Amino acid sequence: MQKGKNSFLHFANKTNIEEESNVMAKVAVVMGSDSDFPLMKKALDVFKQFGIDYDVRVISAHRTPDVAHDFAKNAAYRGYEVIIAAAGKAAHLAGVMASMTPLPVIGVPVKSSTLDGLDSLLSTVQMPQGIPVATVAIDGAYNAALLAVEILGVKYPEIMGKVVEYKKNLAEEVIEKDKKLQGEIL
Ligand code: RP5
Repeated sequence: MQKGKNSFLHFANKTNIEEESNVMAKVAVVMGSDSDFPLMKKALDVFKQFGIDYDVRVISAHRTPDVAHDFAKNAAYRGYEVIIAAAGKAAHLAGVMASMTPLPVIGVPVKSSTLDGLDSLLSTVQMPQGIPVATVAIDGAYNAALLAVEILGVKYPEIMGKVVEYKKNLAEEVIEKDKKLQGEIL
């Protein structure tokens, strides 16, 4: 066991930790259904762009509650540093994850229902005091990943450097678009 990890011992299930002790990924991306995967690919593309290892799992707070509990309890021991949880409809996955881990949890409300994702948004964002979920926009998989990258950047200077570069490029793109527009309206 690594020094400094004792403080969240009470979250852990020892058997599962030993089975999965080789995991190196910094980020876990969990989603309630494989039907969420086409959306969540956008998050994986961001991690690829920034060179960050990730694991991806389909875990349902409602259909596989035991798996969800085990995963959340052991996530910190497995070496994850941030969790992204995406779910639609009565979307409890991010909240369940957040209730059982000391790690930051980013919630992605998926637009998968007849209510245009408003149900997912409210289920994800309206957490009670003490159990925060950093909730992005409906279908905001891209921003969820970017936020995860920024969180990792606090610890890893090379990642923060990439975020700074990313934002610089973003600003340059907007300045270019403005220049182009000015040329078109003359
Ligand atoms: C949620 O229900 C999932 O996250 C998904 O967004 C939604 C629909 O799931 P499926 O019926 O497509 O498996 O739990």
